[in-house]
Amino acid sequence: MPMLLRGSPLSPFARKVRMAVLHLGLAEKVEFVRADPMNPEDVLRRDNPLGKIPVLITEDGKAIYDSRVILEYLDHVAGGGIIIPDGWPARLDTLTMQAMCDGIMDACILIIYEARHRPPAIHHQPWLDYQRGKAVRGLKALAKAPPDPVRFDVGTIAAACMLGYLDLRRQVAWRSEFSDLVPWLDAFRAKHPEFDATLPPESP
Ligand SMILES: N[C@@H](CCC(=O)N[C@@H](CS)C(=O)NCC(=O)O)C(=O)O
Repeated sequence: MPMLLRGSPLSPFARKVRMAVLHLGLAEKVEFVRADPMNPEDVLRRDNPLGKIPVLITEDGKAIYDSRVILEYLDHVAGGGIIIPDGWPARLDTLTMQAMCDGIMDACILIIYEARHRPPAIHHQPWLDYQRGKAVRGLKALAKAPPDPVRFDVGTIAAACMLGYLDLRRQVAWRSEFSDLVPWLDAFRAKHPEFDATLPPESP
């Protein structure tokens, strides 16, 4: 039985996993299944009580989440030490980079959810600014000390997915506000075809 990846083509967290699946040579072993967090009938809520994507169903039927746990598991399945370095401090730096870029995505998703789930009359600008502040500070930190774009690890995967998500939803105009990151993404993209192979359908 193949592993099942429950996700959406637009989810930046599911994209992290889809990129890793390609890189680790696991495409034949992982089947992508669309899931809708908003649909109470979707089996997603059975597999992940949080109702979030992505979720991976392993070959023995275990449901695992979130994207960080899934990436660690897939790295292990593929032999280990491939997208998460074994040695310190590289491991620590890579995992921290992933945590920061995931956090930027979390903040940017909350900005989208404010517009999607709350009527305009009760949008709360200070809270939106608070979330945007996280994204802007994170982008600043990334621009100051970007990881090597030649590397393909959970840190660079998360950074690339985060920038791709901002291109899609435009919460922060990173290409003008943090233009030093443009050549970074170009270099990552040129080196790693997994990025273009997983572009969301609505990408500019
Ligand atoms: N920490 C989680 C975040 C996953 C996440 O926020 N996914 C979004 C879609 S991109 C989601 O499922 N949102 C629905 C919800 O928050 O209920 C991960 O790394 O997988």
